[in-house]
Amino acid sequence: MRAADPVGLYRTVRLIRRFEERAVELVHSGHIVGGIHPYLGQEGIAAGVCAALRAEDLVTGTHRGHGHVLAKGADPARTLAELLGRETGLNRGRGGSMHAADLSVGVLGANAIVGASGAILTGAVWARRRRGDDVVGATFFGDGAVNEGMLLEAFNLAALWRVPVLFVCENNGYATTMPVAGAVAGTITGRAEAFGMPAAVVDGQDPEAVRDAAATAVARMRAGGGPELVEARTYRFDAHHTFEHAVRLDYRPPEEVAEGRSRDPVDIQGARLPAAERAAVDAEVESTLDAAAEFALASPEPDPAGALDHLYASGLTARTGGG
Ligand SMILES: Cc1ncc(C[n+]2csc(CCOP(=O)(O)OP(=O)(O)O)c2C)c(N)n1
Repeated sequence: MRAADPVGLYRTVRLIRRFEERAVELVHSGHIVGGIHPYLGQEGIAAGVCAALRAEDLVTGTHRGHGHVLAKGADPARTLAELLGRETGLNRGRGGSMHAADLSVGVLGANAIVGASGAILTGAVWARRRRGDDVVGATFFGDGAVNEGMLLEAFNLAALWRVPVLFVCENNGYATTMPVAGAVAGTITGRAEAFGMPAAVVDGQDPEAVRDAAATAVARMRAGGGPELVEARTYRFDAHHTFEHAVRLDYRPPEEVAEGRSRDPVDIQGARLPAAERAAVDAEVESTLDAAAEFALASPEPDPAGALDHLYASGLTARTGGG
C-alpha cells in the first residue's frame, strides 16, 4: 500500500509520472511492442483514490491503467516487465500494458474494454462481501465509458444491492478524439444520482483533494452505505495512445493543451513539500525505476511453447485448433 500523507502522495504521483515517461521511451526504442496509453497528467487520481483504500480492497482500471496498478502497490519492476512482455512480469508477460493485474495487492486488472471494469469490480466486491470479507472497491473509467450500457447496468446493480464500490470517472475531456461535449448528454454525476448514488465533482489535478473526496465516500461505504461516484476533472498531457507520436492528430487546440498542462499534479503536490524532501523523493524514485528497467530489460521473454499456459483457472488445456 502506498502512503496517504503529503510525502507519500507525492512519491506515488512522481513514481507514476516517471514510470510513464520511461515507458514512452521504451515504446520509442522498440522495447515495448504495440504502444501504450500514457497516464501522464492524470496521476493524482490513481494516487488519491488508492490512498483512501486498504491493502485488501479491490481495484479495476482501464486501458490507461498503469497508474492504477502502481498506486495500489504493485511492484514497478514487475509492472514494467509486464509491459515489456517478459516472463518476470506481473502476469508472466501474457497481459501486457492493457491487462496488467496483481491479485496480491487487490488489482483485478487493467481492462481494454471501455466500461467493463465497473461491471467486473461490482461483481467481485459483491462476491467477496457475500463470502464475509470486509472489503470495498474502487473502479476507474473515462468519460467515454459513461454511455456504455455495461457501466450503467453496474451502477444499477451496485445501487440496488448496496455494493460498496467507488465509481471514479476520470474526465479528461476526450474519448480518443471525441470531446465530452459532443458525446455526453446531461451530466456524469447526474447518471449516478439517477440510481440514488451520492456523486461529487473533484479537482483531479490535486492529489489531496482526490484523496479527501475518496476517503469521505469510502468511509460512508465502510459504514454500510452503498456505492458512490466521484467525477475527477483532469487533463491528459500526452497522446491518447503512443501511435499519435507518429501520426499527429489535430483535435486539441495548442492553447488548450498548454492550459491543461499548466495544472500539473506532480508540481501541485510537490509544492507542498520542502525542496530538499522533494529532491530526495525524486532521487529515490529514479533509483527504483533504474533498477526496474534493468530488471525488466534483462528478463527473458516467455517460451513460445507456453503460449497456451495459464488460459484456464481449472488447468484445462486449450485446444490447439483443427477441432
Ligand atoms: C467497448 C469499447 N468500445 C470502444 C473501444 C475503443 N476505445 C479504446 S479507448 C477509447 C476511448 C476511451 O475514452 P475514455 O473512456 O474517455 O478514456 P480515456 O482514453 O480518455 O482515458 C475507445 C473508444 C473499446 N476499447 N471498448
